[in-house]
Amino acid sequence: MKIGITCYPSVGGSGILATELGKELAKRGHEVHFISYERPFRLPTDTPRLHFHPVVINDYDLFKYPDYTLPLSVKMAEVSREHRLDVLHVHYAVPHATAAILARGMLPSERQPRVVTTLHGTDTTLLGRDPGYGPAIHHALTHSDAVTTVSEFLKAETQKVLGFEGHIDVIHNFFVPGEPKRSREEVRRELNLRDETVIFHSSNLRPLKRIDLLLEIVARIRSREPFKLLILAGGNFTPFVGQVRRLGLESRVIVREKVSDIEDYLQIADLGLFTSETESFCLSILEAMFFGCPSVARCVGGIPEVVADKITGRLVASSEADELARVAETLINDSAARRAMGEAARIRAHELFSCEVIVPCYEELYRRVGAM
Ligand code: GMT
Repeated sequence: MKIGITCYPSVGGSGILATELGKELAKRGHEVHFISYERPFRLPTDTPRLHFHPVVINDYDLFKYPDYTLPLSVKMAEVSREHRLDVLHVHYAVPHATAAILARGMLPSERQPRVVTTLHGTDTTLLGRDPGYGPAIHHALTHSDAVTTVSEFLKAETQKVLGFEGHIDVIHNFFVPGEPKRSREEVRRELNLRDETVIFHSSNLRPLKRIDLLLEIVARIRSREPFKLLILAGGNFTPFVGQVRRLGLESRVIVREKVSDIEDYLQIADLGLFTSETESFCLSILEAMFFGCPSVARCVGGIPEVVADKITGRLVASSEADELARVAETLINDSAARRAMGEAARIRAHELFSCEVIVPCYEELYRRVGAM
């Protein structure tokens, strides 16, 4: 098939997922065309059947705010027409789904691709509640040929928040673990680690990730074993430096910003710690699972669909730092329990969230909408 994919190209779960999906589809013989304002950062340049079409945005003085939706829709229509796309698959509804619906309307009916919209999280839970966006999102979903969410939780939220009554397919996220570029020893040396257990956190550091709570928890952990917190930051860590100092965590916290070879660090992660207010899925937990790393996380959103409590990690209902610290502490002190959970996490990741399991669900969906 010929598939157009639009996503946010920068560091962020929805863009990462869309990029991996495009790569896997190309490997399976499909022709894939990415359409976005920048090349997605994990998209290779030299892969057969994988193409990138940049959207050029002119900054006109007459506009107070530059517009992206219209140039995106024009590019989507152009790529659809020239490459005879069967499907336009958009990741994150705003503004991608609206642009896809517009693009489809610009084409004669025999050239119109099917539109598949995948909701990832805040496109429903945050923007869906905003009266300035909600009706436009609802309109785009209603006019999509298929709508998917990355968890059952997000499906229920989409029905509740947007009042969307159409069919929704739940297709969970997947991850394809790459080979680390360096050995464990080299990475531990880079981080100046001796025998410390590595608590791992990776996120874009936005307020809902609750980095303040993460640091508070780490300050309260009283473990027998030495440990460090490694943060892979997809955003600027500077606003948290003051809190690190106040809590006396300067020697405890290691930060690496905008890391592309995440596998190097995932392979040394012993225990994930995730403090988000909400997550439709939490791809970072899944990435850690593939490397045998169990996680302690708040029991929110779609996280219980990813983490099996007491089997592949621990889910904590409370948002109290003391409570979360106590649970993390237990696992830092008990390396045998941690390793057993890590192994169970690795198996669960492969069984439920591998590309072999998930990518065929999208291919099946494309075939279904193609036959409509
Ligand atoms: O919705 C967002 O906040 C952005 C989005 C992203 O692009 O990072 O994150 C969402 O999509 C990820 C991939 O499906 C999920 O793993 C995240 O849980 C989800 N974020 C939230 O629900 C807050």
